[in-house]
Amino acid sequence: MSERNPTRALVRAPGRNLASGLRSANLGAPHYLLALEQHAAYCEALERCGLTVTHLPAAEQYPDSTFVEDTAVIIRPHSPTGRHCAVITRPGADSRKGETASIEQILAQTFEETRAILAPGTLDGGDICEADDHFFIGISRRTNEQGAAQLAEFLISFGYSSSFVDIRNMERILHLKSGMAYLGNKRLVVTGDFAGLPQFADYELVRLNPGDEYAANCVLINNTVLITAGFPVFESTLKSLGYQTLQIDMSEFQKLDGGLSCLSLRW
Ligand code: CIR
Repeated sequence: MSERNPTRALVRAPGRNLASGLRSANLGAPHYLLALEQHAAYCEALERCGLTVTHLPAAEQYPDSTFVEDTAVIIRPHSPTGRHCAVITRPGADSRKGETASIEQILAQTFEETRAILAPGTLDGGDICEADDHFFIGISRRTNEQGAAQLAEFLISFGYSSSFVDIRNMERILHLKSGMAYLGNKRLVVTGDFAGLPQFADYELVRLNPGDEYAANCVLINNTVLITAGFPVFESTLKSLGYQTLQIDMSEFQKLDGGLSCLSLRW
């Protein structure tokens, strides 16, 4: 069984050109200074959950680079004697492909092993949902079948299983984790798009109400769930299930289709 409680996180501050990031949401342009404040509150929440946070400076040439989760997938040791591995991704959006170079440098110094997704494969970390010994891999408009297959091979070699979830015709969802999250103990949070999928048949599903879909992207850290502010029904559901919650205002990142998980790599 892998160690599930993370101790560290890597984040990258938003850049001044954040408003030039990719966006399909019809919510207007993000406000840089407010995004900075929200990012700082997010980092503080990670620290309150017990994580040591490494801060990278903004990468001004890459407006989406604050969504650092998309640039790597961390494979945690499967056994006490196992080793961490960082898989450097190959993001599906051309404007984001260059984001990985600096991440690769940092992670190569941090992890015992690294791997990389190679062309013609593409893969965004937001499409990868770790659920204990199993990983769900979304095949999306960003992650293609070759990228998914490459990651599945790496996972097998580290002792993990995986299954693919095709979200290409779910128009409201950018990444797999835009619509689901793992809460431990074989429990998933899902939007209606995912309820009924055979891949999730062995899991307890916490379903979000229509209109609350954005809240699906939440992050469990050491029994606290980081959730987006503004979803009281979901928050009380989580509390009734025994979790502590921490709310973060995500308005400026939501304008760029980003959620809570995308703002950090955690291990
Ligand atoms: C993009 O479209 O790539 C960014 N604007 C948002 C990425 C969000 N990342 C994520 O959900 N993992």
